[in-house]
Amino acid sequence: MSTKKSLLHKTVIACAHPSLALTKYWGKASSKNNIPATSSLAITLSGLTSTTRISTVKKNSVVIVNGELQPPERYSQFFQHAGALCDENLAFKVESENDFPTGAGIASSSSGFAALACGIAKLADPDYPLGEISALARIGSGSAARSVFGGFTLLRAGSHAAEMLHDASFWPEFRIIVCIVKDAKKEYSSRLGMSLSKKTSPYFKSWVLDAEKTFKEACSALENKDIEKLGDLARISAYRMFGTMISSAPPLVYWEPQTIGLLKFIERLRINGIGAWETMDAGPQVKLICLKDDVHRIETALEEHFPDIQALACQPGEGASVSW
Ligand code: 2P0
Repeated sequence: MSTKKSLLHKTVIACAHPSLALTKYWGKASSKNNIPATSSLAITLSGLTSTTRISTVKKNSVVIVNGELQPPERYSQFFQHAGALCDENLAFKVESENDFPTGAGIASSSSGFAALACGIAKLADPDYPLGEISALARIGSGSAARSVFGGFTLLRAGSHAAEMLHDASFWPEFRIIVCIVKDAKKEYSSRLGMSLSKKTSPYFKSWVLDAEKTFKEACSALENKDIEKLGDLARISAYRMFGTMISSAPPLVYWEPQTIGLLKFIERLRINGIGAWETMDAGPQVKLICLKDDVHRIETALEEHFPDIQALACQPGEGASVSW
């Protein structure tokens, strides 16, 4: 029996978790294949999951996310690479569910494409190397290259694949509290936003230069499990990324009024001696960096001051996985 025949009408279920950047990827060295212009250090978050069922079919790939048919052009380049990996002219039927808001700045494309890449690669070859799965995931979405791995990851500027620095057990007390301000889809996708920033922000070149320094310092703070230093650097990276976004034309303002309220609230927590640092992505949600021992106090304060905000405490999670 040929390999070609054996891969048709196979099904696999893949899971992955979103990758939250502590220092940010914002801008591409090459837009063609999502090669990042900045190095990012990230954590794969437990508790938030994309679950993706992939079946191989003869033709006409389709992707359905949370019951919604996705535009084929968003996936065509990815499927070209994935199809080549399967060594035959296969198409894919993909049904994916996220148990958290989609396209709203919680890195659903990172977990979605990591699950998809892992599922297809493992269908083609159960021993397919993780580094190559990461490179495939990157074709779909830059941050997805990181989500393939668990724990603490990095994706270097100019590189094709992410790496795992430490697995989830390296710092089990590390926490990210995701505060959901608004779960609607954002107006500008990260892809569009990055391209706009590169083309129009007068600060883009400085952002790229500075990001490398912040990234290196953050890696060193992580090695030392220095939460104060790492929290400060994550905060700086997010604000500098936003400087680049806001200075684009048209300006990219992903924030909502409550975003600012939360940022000020976290600043006050810190002034009051609680170890809490803010970070954000391309959306209005605020992510709070802290350690396990402070989670209860922070959640209680959040409930008191922001009763309408849903807060999800996440810890370092596992990389992408498949089941048959
Ligand atoms: C990050 N973000 O490092 C940054 C911070 C958002 C802000 O990676 O165009 O969906 O698919 O490569 O990965 C979100 O952008 O963008 C992202 P593409 P992606 O997590």
